[in-house]
Amino acid sequence: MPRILSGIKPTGQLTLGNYLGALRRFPSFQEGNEPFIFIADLHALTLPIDPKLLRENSIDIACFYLASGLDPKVTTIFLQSSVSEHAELNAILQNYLYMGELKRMTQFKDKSSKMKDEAIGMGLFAYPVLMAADILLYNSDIVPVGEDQNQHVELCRDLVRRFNGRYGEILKLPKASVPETGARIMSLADPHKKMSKSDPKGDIFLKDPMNVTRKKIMSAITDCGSEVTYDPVEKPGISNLLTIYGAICEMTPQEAANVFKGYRYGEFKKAVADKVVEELEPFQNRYLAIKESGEYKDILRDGAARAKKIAHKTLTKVQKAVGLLVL
Ligand code: AQP
Repeated sequence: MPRILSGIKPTGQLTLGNYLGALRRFPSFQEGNEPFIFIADLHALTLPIDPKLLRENSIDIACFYLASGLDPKVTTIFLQSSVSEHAELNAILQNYLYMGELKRMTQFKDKSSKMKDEAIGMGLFAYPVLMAADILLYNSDIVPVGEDQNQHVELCRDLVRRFNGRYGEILKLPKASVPETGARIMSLADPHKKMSKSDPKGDIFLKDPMNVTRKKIMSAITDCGSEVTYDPVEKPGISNLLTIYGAICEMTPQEAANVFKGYRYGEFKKAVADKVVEELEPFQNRYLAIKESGEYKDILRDGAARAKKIAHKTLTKVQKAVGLLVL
């Protein structure tokens, strides 16, 4: 059965972007695949974060995973930091990706451009190495990502080719899978910027009360003109709302635009707000019930034990291949 691996970093409150780009797709992976879905808490340390928030965000993600419909009997759900093999494989793999390659990564350029060199941690620079370790430990076949992470999966593939070229067929070559609709949800305050949990302006948070979500959509930035058409260049705000609507209704943004022919902006926004609330309200209620029950704790412990067994085998294989003594 193909193995699927994905994760979310607990860097902030989860957004509608995380939901449409990741969470909403997760349960479908359970059919005919063996999914490994983790909380990327080590990745969350690559930028400064308050320890209390990191813990809270990690618990939230576990509960959101379960609320999305992931079944822990089918999907291995775990915390990255509970499986020490991630850090151990990272220590080996960092020797097989190069400075020039890492410097070219868009995520690194975006995040570090706002920082002074003295404040940029090595972890931020070497983020794709740890991500490669995450993917490769489980011999993953498919890595579902939003567009923004696609480049890192490509780099991971380069690493596999390089490593296997030197040591034989040790690592499995993974493939990224990017959704057609909803791949990139933009900020409601600035539709040229991705909706991001670490840059909360213009975000819809999955924990927002429904009246707040509704308000945020009604006051989303729109564009000149009055017609609802899909045109990301001329009408980025409207196009973003069409993308959101389309992702929920499983249609393309162009198909969504056809639904709203002849609508005024205000009526259109109300329809989008209704759809988002209809989608998020039951999801939020499931999340609250799961958090209250505390069941996520045992699920994370079991998941880590299951993940560790597989991860340890891969790590040992890699250690032997590169010449480390495994006694
Ligand atoms: N705006 C988005 N549209 C569609 N998908 C998105 N994802 C994130 N934002 C959007 C997808 O959510 C998953 C979790 O991503 P992550 O936490 O590992 O990192 P990220 O992609 O960098 O997400 P954020 O919210 O922007 O986090 P920060 O602000 O911490 O960098 C991924 O599948 C991602 O594609």
